[in-house]
Amino acid sequence: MGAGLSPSVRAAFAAIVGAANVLTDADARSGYERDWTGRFVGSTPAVVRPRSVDEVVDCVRLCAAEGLAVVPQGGNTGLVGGGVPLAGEVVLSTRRLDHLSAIDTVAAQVTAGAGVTLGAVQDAARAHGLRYAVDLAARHSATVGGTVATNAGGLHVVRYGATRAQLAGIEAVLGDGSVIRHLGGLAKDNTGYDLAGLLCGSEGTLAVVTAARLRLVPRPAHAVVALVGLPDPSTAVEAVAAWRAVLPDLEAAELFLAAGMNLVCDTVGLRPPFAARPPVYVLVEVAGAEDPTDRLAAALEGTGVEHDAVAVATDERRRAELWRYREEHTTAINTLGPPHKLDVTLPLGALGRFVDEVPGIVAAVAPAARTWLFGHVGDGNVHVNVTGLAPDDDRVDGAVLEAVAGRGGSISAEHGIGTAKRRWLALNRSPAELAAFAALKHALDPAGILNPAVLLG
Ligand code: 2HG
Ligand code: ZN
Repeated sequence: MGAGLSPSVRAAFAAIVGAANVLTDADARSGYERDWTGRFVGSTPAVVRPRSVDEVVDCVRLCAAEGLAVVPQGGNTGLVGGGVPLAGEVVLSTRRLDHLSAIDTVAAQVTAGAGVTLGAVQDAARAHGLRYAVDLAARHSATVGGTVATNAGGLHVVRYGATRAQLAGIEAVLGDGSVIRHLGGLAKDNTGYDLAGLLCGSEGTLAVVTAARLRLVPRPAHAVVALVGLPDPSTAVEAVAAWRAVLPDLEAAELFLAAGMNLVCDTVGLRPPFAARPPVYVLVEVAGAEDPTDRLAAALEGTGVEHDAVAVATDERRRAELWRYREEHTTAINTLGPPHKLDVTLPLGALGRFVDEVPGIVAAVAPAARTWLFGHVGDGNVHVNVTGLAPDDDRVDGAVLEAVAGRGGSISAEHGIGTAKRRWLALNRSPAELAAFAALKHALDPAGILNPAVLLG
């Protein structure tokens, strides 16, 4: 219990955050020590739970003085082993930094503490006819801090971009305990380095994000979702490109395959949407101030979609039902044991072929493993999930990531590098880029205490 933390350090943490917020009992720590897939399990001497930026500063300074490594953790919904203490780090939980400002309806912005969930931001924005453009299945657990630290993508990148595009300012504590606070939210602010943009996606290696100024977008009055069956992945990529060209308000374009549909239906107890069982499904959402249903129907017609393989939903309940076929993939796959999750982007022109080829790439290394493919087809982003592998057997990971890089893709589209993909970072980043990364790390975290096992390792 609390191994590695001396009584005096424990007392010093307690003096900062209160004894009740220094968790050292095994039961209290366990939820912070494993990721939710169960693939990444570590241990920590203590979880500390600061309530204010000043408390974060004092915790970081104490860790720097004591030479203690720190893993910042938000909602612990990450998928690359970047937010759990795999090397015995102290866990700094940001969940109690949960202050949400009043919505600034003139600027369409809000300032959110790192521990505010995406769902809470949405609820607050909804009351003012606004919406936060980053949305994802883990919305009620994932936090602003974690999603900023990882530059999370989610379901609407095709229209609004990822988290970095929503950031109008940031507050963060650097590795030496100094505070960067730039939360004014000016639409134009061209005064040098974009620190918010830099810290967004830095995965807790440069700073602990404590708050963010977020842009909000108008909540559309109308939305329509269509689930479409298609014959193969390349047809799906081409169809989405055609729809995008005529539907500037395309909000989401998601792809999954028959095997995933069947697994979701069996696991969650849903009825398949069509009598026919098409090999590929694409879910599209279009939303705007005017009802887009007719425009979406015309776009589908224009690409020759079969009428018996399309389901359209305009009311909220039915839209949510169609989304469940896609959003339940992660939960359904998790019932098969800890998956390996390879979140990759391909150039759109190479995506269809990659989806066809990747099961063979996996089978060549691990014939008994199963490959599950789904993702954000509008972004070229496919989530390659592989089940039936030991958690630490990363031969398949290597084979798939090398294939991705060889086709001009990225080994991380939206989940980050974490610890899981660290050894393959050089597939995407040149020696000069990695040297710049190391220089930034040294400058902002001179003692090297912030998430030292992540990204650069
Ligand atoms: C999603 O798109 C998430 O649902 C999770 O990014 C992906 O479970 C995954 O691999
Ligand atoms: Zn995703």
